[in-house]
Amino acid sequence: MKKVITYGTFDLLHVGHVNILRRAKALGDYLVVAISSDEFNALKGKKAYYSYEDRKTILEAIKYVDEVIPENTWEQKIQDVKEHNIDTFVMGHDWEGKFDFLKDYCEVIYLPRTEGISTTKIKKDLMAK
Ligand code: C2G
Repeated sequence: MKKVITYGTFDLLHVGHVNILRRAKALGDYLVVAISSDEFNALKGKKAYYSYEDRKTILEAIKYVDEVIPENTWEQKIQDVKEHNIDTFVMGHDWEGKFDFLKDYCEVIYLPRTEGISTTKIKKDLMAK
């Protein structure tokens, strides 16, 4: 069984998130999604609209997602790859190169982002209404 992992906040779930989840799942048989805890988001300088629990519940309802785990630190990725026997790590190409250290442990793939959509854009557009 080929296992894939990806990481993110996945707040205000939108088609850009669904596109990368579908494409990540297509690279294997089982997709693990590590979603940023509220505390880790603070480290990333992000404040999610939905709590970790709600973002987890929403992701678990996505048919491409097989398992959701918490992302609490930048440093947990190697351990995650080992513990979950991950074959492939996937991220949007806005992270191109940032996780190449994982190449010693698994395949690293950066996929093109979906243009024209982001959680930040949604919030901005709604504010302008
Ligand atoms: N994404 C995308 N297209 C968009 C928006 C997001 O492909 N229009 C992808 C991002 O590239 C990322 C994933 O969707 O791979 C999740 O995006 P975010 O929730 O914004 O996650 P991010 O803040 O990039 O956190 O340790 C890694 C971090 O947790 C990644």
